[in-house]
Amino acid sequence: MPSEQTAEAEVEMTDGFHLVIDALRLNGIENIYTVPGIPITDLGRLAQASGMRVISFRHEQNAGNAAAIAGFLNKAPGVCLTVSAPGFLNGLVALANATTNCFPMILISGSSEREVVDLQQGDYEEMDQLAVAKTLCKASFRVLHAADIGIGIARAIRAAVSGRPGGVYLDLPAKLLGQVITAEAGAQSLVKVIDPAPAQIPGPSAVERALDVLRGAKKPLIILGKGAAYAQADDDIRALVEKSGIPYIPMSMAKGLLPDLHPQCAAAARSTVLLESDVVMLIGARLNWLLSHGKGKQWGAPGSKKFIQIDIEPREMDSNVEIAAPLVGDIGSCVAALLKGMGDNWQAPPAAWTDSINAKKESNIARMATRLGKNSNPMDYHSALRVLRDVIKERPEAILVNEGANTLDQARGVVDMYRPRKRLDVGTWGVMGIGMGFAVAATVETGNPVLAIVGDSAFGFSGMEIETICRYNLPVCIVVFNNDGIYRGDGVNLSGGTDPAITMFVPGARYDKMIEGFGGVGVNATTPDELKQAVDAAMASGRPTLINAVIDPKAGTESGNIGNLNPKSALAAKK
Ligand code: OXT
Ligand code: ADP
Ligand code: MG
Repeated sequence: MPSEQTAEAEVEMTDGFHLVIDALRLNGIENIYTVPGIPITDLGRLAQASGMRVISFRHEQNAGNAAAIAGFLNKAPGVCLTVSAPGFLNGLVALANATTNCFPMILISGSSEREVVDLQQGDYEEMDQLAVAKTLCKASFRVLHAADIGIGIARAIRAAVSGRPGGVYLDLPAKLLGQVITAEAGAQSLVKVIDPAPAQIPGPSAVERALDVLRGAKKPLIILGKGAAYAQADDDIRALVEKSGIPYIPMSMAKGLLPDLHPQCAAAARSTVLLESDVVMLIGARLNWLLSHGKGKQWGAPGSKKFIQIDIEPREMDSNVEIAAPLVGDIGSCVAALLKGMGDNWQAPPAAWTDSINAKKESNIARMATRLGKNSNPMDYHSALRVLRDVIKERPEAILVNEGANTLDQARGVVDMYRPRKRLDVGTWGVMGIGMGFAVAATVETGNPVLAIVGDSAFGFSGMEIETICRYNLPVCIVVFNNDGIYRGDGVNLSGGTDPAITMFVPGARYDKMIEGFGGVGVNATTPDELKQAVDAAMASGRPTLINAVIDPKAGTESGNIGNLNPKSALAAKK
């Protein structure tokens, strides 16, 4: 008979580290974006040892942004893993941004022990992280017992992806990770989340109401938002647009859901369709600042429009204006129900409406063609973007990451997208710093090459991650639109002193030199031809590349297309 000691030794044990990994993998999560350190270094190591892909960043904000965009691309939570207090706080901007943008993401942070934190006894990196996270994300949980790790991760996953997706915080105190339980109890404690984002079927009367409003329209318009891109109901959305014959505009990250050159795309007549439409159907787009809240001079006289809104979040309805036909449900189910209800004899909108849109489109496209045709020296935004537009046309599978002010607004208009979820940008908050985190995750999650078009200021927020891109040898080509500053490179110090203006950077800086220090390819491009050659070579080789595209410092405008949002100083004007 074996001694008691031998019998105990033979019982297989597991611990908190392994249970976290097992719980994630059981639920199909195979990638972690992290910055290692106390107390989660071994968690990252063991995750890598288990076969997970663990991408180690230089700053948690970028790891967090990577996790967030992984969530958008996969319709499943992306995971960011950080150390306690400062690492956690660094990741929090990305978590809040994910929540604002409705991207499913889980921020897992190691933390100090409850006993010490709650008595504020000054532990290493002490902070009540759960309390801090609570107001900035959709849900937050803490696990104290190893046997609860399975449940904790299941709750985090379900909270992130069900209903309106968003960010979830999961707090794992250091002691938890080292807790040991039997492997059998551990295995039994794991939870596979069944149907994490259940279909939400719209009510039949709501579908009929929406169709009635649509049938009554003389000048209908569809607005596709990033919720529609997220929903992965691409075929049905295209079928709905085409069967209805209704012109549509894509919000920025919905570009490519249908190809931008689709004949019904009215992006080049944006102001006209917003102003003149009589019925607007929003599909996964909120009437927030990006759509002037659905009212004001951009939208015409009050009461001149009826809105139909498809959204999974009931409280989104009437958030800014009355919604005549709220259609609450998941976009896939709502669009399928509309398609069914439309029958076979749907009347296309009156030709007078579509003809007037086409006329406006043609004149705007002709105006843009003139600007694109110029070979300005130094390059302006359009001459550089013409080249990048062609790069994406030739490689529609490439993912475009875009941030900046002018660099963002001009690229959005010039670079046509051809496939869904290929354009990733600053989103609802217009936040700088998403660039390199998004670029890393975009290629890690899809295997596709990335073209990142970033302003020189925007790049600075996450630029150190070019080391990460080189270390993992990722097929990312970064084009820094270098106009020597924020918005423009000719700012003036109003004091007349010698300090540079607050919007200025070192003139003639060479961002391309930075990547060379990490073994990547750096190119300085001063003409469209040089730019095209460098991007083509980068896309063909897949080698990490940074191109410093020299842009005329005088080419941009303050805040790009949203200069109207800057408050003006009445006193400054008087001086
Ligand atoms: O219909 P009309 O006639 O009106 O014409 C429209 C379209 O029909 C037409 N169009 C086309 N014509 C022809 N062909 C085609 N294909 C076509 N497509 C469209 O063009 C016009 C315009 O169309 P558009 O663009 O669709 O319409 P519009 O009116 O612009 O749309 C309105 C919006 C609001 C939907 C749109 O503008 C939008 O999506 N905007 C997003 C803006 C945004 O988010 N900006 C980023 C924030 S700016 C600022 O905050 C910055 N900061 C501060 C900061 C931030 N953000 N974050 C953090 C963490 N810290 C600080 C900073 C620091 S930007 C910034 C850095 C900037 O410097 P950089 O060096 O990085 O960049 P540069 O500016 O390049 O120097
Ligand atoms: P955009 O910035 O492109 O206009 P928003 O982020 O404002 O888009 O809006 C996205 C909307 O999509 C959110 O209100 C969100 O609740 C909704 N949404 C996200 N996923 C789904 C889904 N699967 N089904 C229905 N609505 C969704
Ligand atoms: Mg700039």
